[in-house]
Amino acid sequence: MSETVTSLSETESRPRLPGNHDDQAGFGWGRLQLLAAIGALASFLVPMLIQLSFEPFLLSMAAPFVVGLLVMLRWPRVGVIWLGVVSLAELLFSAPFLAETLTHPESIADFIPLLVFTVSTLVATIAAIPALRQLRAPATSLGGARATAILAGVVIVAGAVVSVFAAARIEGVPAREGDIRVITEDIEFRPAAIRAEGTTIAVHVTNRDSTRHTFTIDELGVDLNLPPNSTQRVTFKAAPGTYRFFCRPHESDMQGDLVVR
Ligand SMILES: [Cu+2]
Repeated sequence: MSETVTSLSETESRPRLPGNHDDQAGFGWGRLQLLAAIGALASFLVPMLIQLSFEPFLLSMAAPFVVGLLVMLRWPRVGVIWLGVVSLAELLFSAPFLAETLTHPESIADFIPLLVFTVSTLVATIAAIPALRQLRAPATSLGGARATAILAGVVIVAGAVVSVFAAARIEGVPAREGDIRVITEDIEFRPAAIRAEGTTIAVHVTNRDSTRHTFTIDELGVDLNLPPNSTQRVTFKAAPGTYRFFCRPHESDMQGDLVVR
């Protein structure tokens, strides 16, 4: 009898950090959520550190994860809920952009961070409820955390391999005489105003960015994919008039006018 009492009090005196509550495999949902939150944070910070360019928008996306990890140290329950809610909110908010980027693995610098972000926020969302249950009752055996971690790791590694092969297969298209030349650099079209004569128009675009762009004209059904550091070409027919062209992933920053005479 006395042994039972001793072991119960030992259980209760354990520090209530989520990472300390393990399932039968020795790896708990709290620890998984912690790892996933660090993964989401890294998906913002690592590319910014590599390029030494700190986008205020990306920093504002990263900040809630830092807050969540700090809260976790003092109030584990609040931290778990915070990270779950923030992960779900950012995942839903980013969904249109994710769909656009995750279908283009050839753009490594976009694809790999976005894949890590998607998998991490998904896992941090899913892990929230079992992590809370394990916090409330540390002895609760909730399997699946380890399997989820392995699955997430496999998806990220497989995605990275696909991305590297897709990038190696990017082929440039040379310009021809009479093409309208456009450059995309630093998330801008240069020039942003182009003119064309005649009904059949050929545009040659040189993408000097390490990010993917598109040359898109909705009214004309033009949607040219511009993988990083590549040259591409598109031909289309247009009646005289003014058409707006833009880049789908960066529509607010990358727009221009095509005037056809
Ligand atoms: Cu773009």
